[in-house]
Amino acid sequence: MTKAPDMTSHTEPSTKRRHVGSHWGFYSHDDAQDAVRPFAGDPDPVDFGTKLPADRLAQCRILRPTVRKSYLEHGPGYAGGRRGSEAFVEVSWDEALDLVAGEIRRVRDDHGNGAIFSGSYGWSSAGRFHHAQSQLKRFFNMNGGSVRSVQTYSYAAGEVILPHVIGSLDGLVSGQTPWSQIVGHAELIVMFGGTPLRNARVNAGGVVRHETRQGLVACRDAGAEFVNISPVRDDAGEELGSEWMALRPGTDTAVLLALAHTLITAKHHDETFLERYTVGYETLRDYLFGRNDGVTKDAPWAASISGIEAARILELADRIATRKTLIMMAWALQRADHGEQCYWAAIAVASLLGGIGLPGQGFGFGYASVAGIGQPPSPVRWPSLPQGDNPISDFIPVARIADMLLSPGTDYEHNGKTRTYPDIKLVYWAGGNPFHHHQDLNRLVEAWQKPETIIVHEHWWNAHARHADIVLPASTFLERDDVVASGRDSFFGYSTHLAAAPTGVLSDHEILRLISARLGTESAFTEERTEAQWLEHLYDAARSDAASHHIAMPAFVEFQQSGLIEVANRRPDQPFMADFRTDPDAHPLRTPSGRIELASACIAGFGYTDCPGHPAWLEPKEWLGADLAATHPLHLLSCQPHDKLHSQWDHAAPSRKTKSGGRQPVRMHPENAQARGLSDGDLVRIFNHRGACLAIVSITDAVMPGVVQLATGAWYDPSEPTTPGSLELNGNPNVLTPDHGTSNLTQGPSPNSCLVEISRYIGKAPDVRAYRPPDLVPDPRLQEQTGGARP
Ligand SMILES: Nc1nc2c(c(=O)[nH]1)N[C@H]1C(S)=C(S)[C@@H](COP(=O)(O)OP(=O)(O)OC[C@H]3O[C@@H](n4cnc5c(=O)[nH]c(N)nc54)[C@H](O)[C@@H]3O)O[C@H]1N2
Ligand SMILES: Nc1nc2c(c(=O)[nH]1)N[C@H]1C(S)=C(S)[C@@H](COP(=O)(O)OP(=O)(O)OC[C@H]3O[C@@H](n4cnc5c(=O)[nH]c(N)nc54)[C@H](O)[C@@H]3O)O[C@H]1N2
Ligand SMILES: [Mo]
Repeated sequence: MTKAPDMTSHTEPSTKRRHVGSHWGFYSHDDAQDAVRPFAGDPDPVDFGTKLPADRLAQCRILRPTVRKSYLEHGPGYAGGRRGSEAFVEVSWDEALDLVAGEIRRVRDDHGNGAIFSGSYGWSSAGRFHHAQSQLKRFFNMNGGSVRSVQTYSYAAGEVILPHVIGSLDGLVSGQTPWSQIVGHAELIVMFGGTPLRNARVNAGGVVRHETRQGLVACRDAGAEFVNISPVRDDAGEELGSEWMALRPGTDTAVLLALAHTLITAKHHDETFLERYTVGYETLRDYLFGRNDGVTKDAPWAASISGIEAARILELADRIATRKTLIMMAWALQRADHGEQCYWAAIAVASLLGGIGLPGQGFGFGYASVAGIGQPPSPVRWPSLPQGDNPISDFIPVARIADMLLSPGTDYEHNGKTRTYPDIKLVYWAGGNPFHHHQDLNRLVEAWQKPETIIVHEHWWNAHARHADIVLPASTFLERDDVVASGRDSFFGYSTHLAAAPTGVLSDHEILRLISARLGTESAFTEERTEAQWLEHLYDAARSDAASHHIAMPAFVEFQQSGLIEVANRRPDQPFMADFRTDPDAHPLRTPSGRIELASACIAGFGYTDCPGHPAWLEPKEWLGADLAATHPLHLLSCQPHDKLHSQWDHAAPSRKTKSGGRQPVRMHPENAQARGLSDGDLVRIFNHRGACLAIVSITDAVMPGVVQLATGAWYDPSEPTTPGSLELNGNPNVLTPDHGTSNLTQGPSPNSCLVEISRYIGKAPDVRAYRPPDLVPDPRLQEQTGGARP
């Protein structure tokens, strides 16, 4: 096939080169030099990907199927605290797979498929075929179905409220105004939560060109000014020269409401826009002017809540009214109590300004939350493993996992419906780590004892594996071939294995195939394809989708050889909501009114006191203005880690490098450190009524007084696994964060509403043990077969 004009091949001249696609970039491997280096065409490559192969066979690698000791001895049942604190016995694959298949059959027969939970939330690895969660869901769909989860930990509150307000997830997940329509147009960019570039390093499914820095710098060079509204100064890159407005975490809604109030008072609001494109303005205005509650949401009111002086709020209101302004807001803001409100309030302010749908104006969420926001999206539907249909319709909002396990049969509210938690007997997880992602881990440990059986596929002996009954060792992305692609750029990559998986370690697909064979569903699961044939099949599906848009992609073999292809995007760039702006009758929003809903009759009709029918300031349970702040005066923000993706490869060199004395740094303001007699490098205990962890003080005035920052990602390592709430040794912030829904509407996670206190840790702290395997009882039969050697 001749190279089509709309397709570029990115082969680099070399001897023999293999490529690796990952969530944090595309890398090439030089066999001659045995080194991995970033793709040459990436303007802002992420080097932590180059350091991972060295730690592929670390001591914490899981090399054999294992079963928790008393589970092997006594069979399934309530674990009564033993999950997470027991030794494991190594067993043969046959034994492990028979056990798994038998258990799935037992639970199905005794309780039905509605007693199986396979939500299995998590990022797993980037490849489209080996995506563990997709494999698992396909497997269960072929075997009678299972209970799932909906929404994400990333933006659950946004995901549920935005369809009510603007009719879709555009502007949150994709469809944001592209950089080409911002640069040279926006005069002022107001960034709530900044645009921390560490987060724009990764993207689910992969990223080839990291362009966020370029986009921001180009705006600056074209004359845009930046305001960073955040508790953390370096949420904005120094190169942007932005003004920092430090505010108390969780108070953005108050500031936005005051901006709205000020715009209306100064008659700076765009009445024509409001009239033509929105509904509910009067309801919002009445609220802003305190017609029902007697509280005027003006600048002094917001100042007393947020800590930003009233004069600065007034001045900002004037600036946004007189300059072409784009409002950016990080995803982090809605991972907090009432996280819906700041999103709704941001849309309200953008509506009052009237620039929505025009270049360089309006609003957009998550510009630096992942890579690829603001880049032209893939013109071709990216390939994914077909999952089939789930015969079980039951689901939970993803972050309600502990509630579900602790309170089966209990009713809860979700988006206007009363739902009931199912009674789950069997939990199956592959490619996610709830002991990373969930809040209030001490509560999760308790909830995790309830199911009769927990099965996990993992690479490492992290807390997730340690809390399972049956642990099956899965190969890493460095040990498999895969097709890598994401909806946020226009590349397709062929990822080649760098090494074979250690003997005894299988791919998630292979594990599930072998279980299917035992359940009599193998050919439904595999469709009689080998893994290699699946890759070609998935690629060909994308290729024919491309063909239907008159875009030519090369044949699979050619793609495999070149390693990376780029499909040109022929769609013209346009601002978010441009069509709606041009003609709202021809392009109505998918809201009940077809317009932007500044007040929603639908939400009001649900009658939720924690989410009224218009954007509103509702006090978070924990914030610096709460009563609890008298004893726990520090607000903990648990941001994403710059040196890794979530908990992935926490044991590897890039993550180890960030730690100090093997522990996580907690950033705090000099004032707060001094008041506690703390110096840089001191070992401290961070604590509240939910738990406590250790960390190392890192003093900086980049965080405002009263705020401390501890990145997520350190593997949960309780000092006394059998004692609930014991000191966590490794600096995992989720022993401190609260586990309740953002609101009855969305039931999202709210880790960012969290108060703590910090004090010096006196004495010698126990060593971190997270990266050592648990006690493993070798199976003598296996020792004979393999000589017991680690590969
Ligand atoms: N406090 C606090 N908590 C948070 C957040 C926060 O901001 N603050 N952020 C939340 C957000 S936005 C998210 S998305 C979640 C992320 O939570 P997760 O996505 O669950 O976190 P990961 O560490 O990526 O988990 C992936 C797990 O799968 C394993 N894995 C990787 N590849 C494969 C594979 O191919 N096969 C198998 N079997 N396993 C594999 C990894 O070893 C790892 O243990 O965390 C959430 N938790
Ligand atoms: N390197 C790296 N990048 C990642 C990830 C990773 O693990 N590692 N995870 C990825 C995932 S799954 C996701 S969902 C995204 C998440 O992307 P985000 O949600 O945008 O990321 P965070 O780091 O949690 O928060 C961004 C900033 O918001 C600020 N912030 C927190 N609370 C408030 C508040 O109340 N008000 C204001 N104004 N600012 C606040 C914090 O200072 C923080 O630095 O990141 C992705 N990118
Ligand atoms: Mo996320």
